[in-house]
Amino acid sequence: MSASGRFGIVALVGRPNVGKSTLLNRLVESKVSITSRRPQTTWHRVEGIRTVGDTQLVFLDTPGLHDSGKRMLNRVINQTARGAVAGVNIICLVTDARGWRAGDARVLELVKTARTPVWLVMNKADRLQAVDQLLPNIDAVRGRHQWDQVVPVSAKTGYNTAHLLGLLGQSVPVGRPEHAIGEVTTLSRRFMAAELIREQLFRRLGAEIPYTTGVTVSDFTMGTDGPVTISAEILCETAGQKRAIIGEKGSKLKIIGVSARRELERLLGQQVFLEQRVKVRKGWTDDLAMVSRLGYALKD
Ligand SMILES: Nc1nc2c(ncn2[C@@H]2O[C@H](COP(=O)(O)OP(=O)(O)OP(=O)(O)O)[C@@H](O)[C@H]2O)c(=O)[nH]1
Ligand SMILES: [Mg+2]
Repeated sequence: MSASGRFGIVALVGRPNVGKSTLLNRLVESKVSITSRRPQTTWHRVEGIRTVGDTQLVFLDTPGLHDSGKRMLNRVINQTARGAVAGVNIICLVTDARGWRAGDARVLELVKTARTPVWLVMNKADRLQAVDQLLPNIDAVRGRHQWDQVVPVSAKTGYNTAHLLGLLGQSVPVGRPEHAIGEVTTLSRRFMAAELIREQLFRRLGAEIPYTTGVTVSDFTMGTDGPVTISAEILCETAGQKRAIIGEKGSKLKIIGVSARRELERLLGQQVFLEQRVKVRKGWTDDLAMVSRLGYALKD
């Protein structure tokens, strides 16, 4: 990275499931954003920070932009993604290296009007059947926009991500770091706790349930000697969903809790006591007050 000291904000945008959150975690070398095989895992604007030498980059992970804006929750999530590109130095449009899709074009339409350089980051390069597929695929997307850069990467294997980081570092304005060296996110630990539980809901529940399930942390107490105590409420829409989340004799909720607790202990470097309660709040995803209470802001 540059020797003169640089600072910049980089937004990662794209359609759902292209690997934006996995890429953010790779670029900041920490698990800051939750990921899953399912589309629309990210609901918030998630901030990750990486400092190399005297260059500091702030990455904004955004929810995958999608068309289904029926529920209040979905509308708010989409707005979060669109709002995130305001005031950034570089927009990285993340796509799947295997090919350009209509969903990518829709995201490009939304971001290209901003007077901000747009880079094309072709992720999942490891999924290409052969390396020599990469060049024709890059050629095929060059004409879609006057990209400032086209960079193929694999967030999963780390292929070319150091190169991307270096290019970004050279391209952001000269400036001083705004965050402490070593800080990887501005998100609160309470928020991270709720997110890590939501990640397990996405990873372990089938069908539509994760899309109408929210998590709030009602208590987060750092113990002086003992473990950190965290109480979380899992909100769902119906009694049937509640039964599915709890599982037979509580087996599902137990797996969710054990996995989330392990991740939390890794994050906090401390033992965690996690208490989870599942509540039915019919219509919460359409209730703006409730959606806001879970931390989703209509305006960013
Ligand atoms: N093979 C491969 N898989 C990847 C790569 N990057 C991400 N994935 C996988 O793709 C899936 C989606 O990753 P996410 O990082 O959650 O995708 P996202 O773009 O943040 O998705 P939303 O938050 O839903 O918009 C996960 O199963 C990841 O493990 C990659 O470079 N290679
Ligand atoms: Mg994501």
